[in-house]
Amino acid sequence: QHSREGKVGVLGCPMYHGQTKPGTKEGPAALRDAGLLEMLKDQGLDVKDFGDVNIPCLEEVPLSDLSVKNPKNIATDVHKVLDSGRACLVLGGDHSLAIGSIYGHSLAELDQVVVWVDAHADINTPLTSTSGNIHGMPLSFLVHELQPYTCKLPGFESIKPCISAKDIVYIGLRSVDPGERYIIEKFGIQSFSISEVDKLGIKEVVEKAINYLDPEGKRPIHLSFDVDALDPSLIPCTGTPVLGGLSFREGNYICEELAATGRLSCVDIVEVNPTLGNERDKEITVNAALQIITRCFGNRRQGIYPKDYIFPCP
Ligand code: 4U7
Ligand code: MN
Ligand code: MN
Ligand code: MN
Repeated sequence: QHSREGKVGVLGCPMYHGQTKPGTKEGPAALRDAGLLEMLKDQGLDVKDFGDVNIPCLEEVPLSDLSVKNPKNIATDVHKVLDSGRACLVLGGDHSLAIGSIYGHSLAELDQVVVWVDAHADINTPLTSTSGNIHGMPLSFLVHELQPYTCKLPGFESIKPCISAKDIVYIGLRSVDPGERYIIEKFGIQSFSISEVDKLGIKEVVEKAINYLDPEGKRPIHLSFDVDALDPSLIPCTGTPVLGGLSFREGNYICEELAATGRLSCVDIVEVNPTLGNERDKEITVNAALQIITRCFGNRRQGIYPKDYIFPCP
């Protein structure tokens, strides 16, 4: 397995069909316009922008085709970025994109584990969902054990379940539907809800999460980071905010520690919706998301210097 350390491929994924607010498609542009690529380069990374995944517009294709193309296109592009030897940063877009990004990750690497940082569990099946929104269901299409309990959606034929219930850890949950809680308990999915963060502290939660997923420290990590995991005061521009979220410091800590494993191969940053709220809200949201992203790729709050740093002498 090649080391992806220091090399990042950025993939925009302006996905918005997983929920009802079209503004999530502006997420990738808002992050790029605020200087994302420069920030990553400034921290000494080798950065390549792979552009945006082709997400067909509702106007251009019949609805029945949309579900077919989106997860497949995303998976293909994520696979391509990973095969180029880089870690993949996927900019959302709504969280339904994780169907494609996690499946794409599985095409490039065996044995990934998934850290799902979110206020929500996103594991409704089409049968347990009360909203019908696919951004609340992505994990249900990916987890092997759930397949006998769910139905195939037309157009998802190209997506195959590729992770086990034991290979997922949640951090930050605080809005979990009854069907989702049932699934978490039935299949024994490891969950550190916001109550466990309160009880144990973020240090112990992250340590336990990493040791649980991969005690030998060998497996590639997929971080699916929904910005609504953070407190809404930090992320005003997101579609389904829930009070009482992770602090900015807790969010930074999670990402610093995952990056420090050297095995973070794919990161989704999802549910930024810059069209919600005012200009100030947008600035707050984008700045918080940008800083979280830099932590995922090795920027530590203690300070860092690039490998080729030249220490000035008189
Ligand atoms: B997100 C919800 F019912 N569970 O299924 C649902 F509360 O990607 C919310 O985490 C899903 O933002 C939120 O619609 C999806 C609801
Ligand atoms: Mn390959
Ligand atoms: Mn969420
Ligand atoms: Mn989510």
